[in-house]
Amino acid sequence: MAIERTLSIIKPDGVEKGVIGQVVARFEQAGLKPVAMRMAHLSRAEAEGFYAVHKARPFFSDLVKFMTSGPVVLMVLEGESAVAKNREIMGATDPAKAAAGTIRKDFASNIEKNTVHGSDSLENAKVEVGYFFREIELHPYEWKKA
Ligand code: IDP
Ligand code: MG
Repeated sequence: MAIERTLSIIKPDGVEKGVIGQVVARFEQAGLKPVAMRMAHLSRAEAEGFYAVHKARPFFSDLVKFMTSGPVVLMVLEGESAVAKNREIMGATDPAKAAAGTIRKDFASNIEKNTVHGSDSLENAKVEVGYFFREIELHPYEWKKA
């Protein structure tokens, strides 16, 4: 086990449903510490670049349209096994298949509008964090939780 960093995005549907706070609370409660956070309204080029690995998939243009439809929250989460832990808290891509108590089960509308993004490997996490954040925009700190 090791301390890792992973990229999390609260997608436009999550922002519009008013669950930013609830999503962040779940991460904090699970030991995933936000060390960078900002809102953005992605341009088409930014969304296409971020999802470049999915360029050949049939849902790519709809995905880009959705991800640029409204503001998102970009976050870097830090913690023990952060990449896998975040994926566990998020739940399966399709909310209908997501486990009880996961973010996608509780908040997502469908397989596209599924509330959150999370890096799927440590290697991709490094690329995705670097896509949106510079090193000086990451702010590590110690928790002194009550
Ligand atoms: P993930 O977000 O769980 O890692 P990926 O397969 O990487 O899932 O897909 C990226 C995003 O593309 C999904 O989160 C979802 O928004 C969208 N997506 C994935 N599969 C489909 C699909 O079959 N139809 C429509 N959108 C999809
Ligand atoms: Mg993915």
